[in-house]
Amino acid sequence: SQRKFFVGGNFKMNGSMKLIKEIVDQINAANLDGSTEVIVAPPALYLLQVQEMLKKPVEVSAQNCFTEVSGAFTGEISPNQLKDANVHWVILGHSERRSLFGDTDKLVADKVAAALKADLKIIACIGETLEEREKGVTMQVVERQLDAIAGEVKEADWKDIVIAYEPVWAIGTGKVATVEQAQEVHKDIRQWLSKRVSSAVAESTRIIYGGSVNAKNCGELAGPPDIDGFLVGGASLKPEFLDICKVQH
Ligand code: G2H
Repeated sequence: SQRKFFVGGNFKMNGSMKLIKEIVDQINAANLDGSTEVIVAPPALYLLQVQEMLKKPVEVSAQNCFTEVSGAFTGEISPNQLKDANVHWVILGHSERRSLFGDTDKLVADKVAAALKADLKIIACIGETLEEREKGVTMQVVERQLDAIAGEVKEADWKDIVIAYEPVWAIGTGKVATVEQAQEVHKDIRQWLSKRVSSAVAESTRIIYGGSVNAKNCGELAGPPDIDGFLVGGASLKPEFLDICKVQH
């Protein structure tokens, strides 16, 4: 496929100066060849330290940002500040942001718009809960989340978006989606992109899977045609992250 395989490491609110240095040393020692695009997203506090330590071609990503350029928004970071600090990527709409911190579809869409305006690249996360899957509304939920985002993205800007499909029931639970479950939703997302945006954008946009990806299951999950990489949480804090970065696809 024309799509470069993509692996993101989302550290979430984990790590310390010491642990994060160890992880970055391991990533550097692995001499990744760039055949897969790799980014790591440490907590904001460590972004600049990690960025300085990391060898190319691995890049850092923020885990979130706000909608405004600057102002009285205590505790927030603006997309423009990320750009100013040479942080080129941001994860937006992660299910933990949606469920714990009030990131609605509208707020996620506004963040996407602001991040694009600041010239950032975005890992845009979507996914259904267990209840929604059991009710059979997975695609409705995913399409609703995507539609909000797509309303803020011009056709030419889709090159700066990676879609992360993360079924909420598979996140941090050890319950990984089956290859068939993941491929089915990824294929539907690509078809949706084709209808809603264009067939060129559907062809070129990376759709990555997240939810309990590890060194053992990544080989199989990398197989299907519409799975273009992974967003890795727990396993990104361990040496096995490098196995995931090097997986055959
Ligand atoms: C999903 C994923 C990374 P984990 O949230 O974003 O986390 O791999 O721990 O399920």
